[in-house]
Amino acid sequence: MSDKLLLRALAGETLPTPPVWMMRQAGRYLPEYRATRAQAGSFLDLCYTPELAAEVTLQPIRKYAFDAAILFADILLVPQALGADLTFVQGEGPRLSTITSADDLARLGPLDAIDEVLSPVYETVRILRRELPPEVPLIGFAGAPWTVATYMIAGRGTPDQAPARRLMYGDTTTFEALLDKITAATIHYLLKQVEAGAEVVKIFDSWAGALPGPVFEKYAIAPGKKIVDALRAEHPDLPIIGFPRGAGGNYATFVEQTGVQGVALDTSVDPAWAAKHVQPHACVQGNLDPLLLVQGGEALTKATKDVVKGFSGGAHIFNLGHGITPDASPDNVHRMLEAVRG
Ligand code: 1CP
Repeated sequence: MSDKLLLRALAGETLPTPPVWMMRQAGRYLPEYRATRAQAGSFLDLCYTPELAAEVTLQPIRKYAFDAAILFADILLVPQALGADLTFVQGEGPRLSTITSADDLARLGPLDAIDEVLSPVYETVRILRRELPPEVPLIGFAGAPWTVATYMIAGRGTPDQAPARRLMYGDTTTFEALLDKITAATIHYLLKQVEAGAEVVKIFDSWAGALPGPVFEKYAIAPGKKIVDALRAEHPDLPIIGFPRGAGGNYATFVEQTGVQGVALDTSVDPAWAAKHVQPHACVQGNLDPLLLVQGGEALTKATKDVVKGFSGGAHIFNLGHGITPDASPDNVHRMLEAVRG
């Protein structure tokens, strides 16, 4: 049996204390992250400098002894590798060249060129496998095709993903061809991460909840399943975590149809519902409100214990319902861990 608690939970085991990690655990709430980030220069320099990307991945493991590390990178590296211009504007988020027509799509580069951009990420994975404590597995990741497409189409983060939904309705052929291209690149990228040493992969569909109900299956589930099937064909035992954020009642369908071993639940999901309808089919991960790491106090302790209790009847990985925010207190993370681990 593995001594890695996260892998045991993903294999379906109900553990007395759930393994814990946090989305965005390497991030701006940590002073040591801010220091390494300043040393790197830009956010993208940090992503593409393997020694520094590995360092920020390791910082929260040293500080909190989390039960998993997540590769430091970003979901938008795949569009960049496909030829989109990408910059991160301080305080404003990402800016990319937009894709709104078949001509824009045709200007993207070929799939077999993406490793020229992404190879530093594989080097980060190799460094991490050498340097992580033996009991801490490494999670590799990528964005799901729909979520990545929302940024490639709009050229930036949007509150409602309207530009992507408009292309979906207005030029379905180009929209679907873009999803196919991202899907193929993502399969290649994740296989390379696994070959370099990632032991689990997570697929972030952060904007799944913006997909209209009638096309959820087509644009969230089908591409997700395609990725899962391709990874499984090469690595039958690889645990995969899906995160169709905002999927609501579709969480259960997502798990059944994609066949993921783990599913990350967002903050809106009621543990009582998920324990009944999702947890019997997959290990659930989540879902503390990240705002509690800003608020702290008794509310944090109580909510943390409620999440642990709510999922104590099956396989569970404790996590947040979304990423920890820059204004969270590092001490509150200790308080949360105490409430989980006792
Ligand atoms: O200045 C900084 O330091 C930038 C902040 C930051 C960080 C720490 C960004 C910009 N990305 C990251 C790292 C990151 N992104 C990780 C690393 C591992 C970890 O979790 O610690 C991961 C897994 C991601 C994934 C990611 N990037 C997602 C999916 C998860 C989610 O949060 O929903 C998304 C949507 C992105 C895009 C992105 N990257 C960064 C920003 C500010 C955004 C959001 C843009 C927007 O929609 O406005």
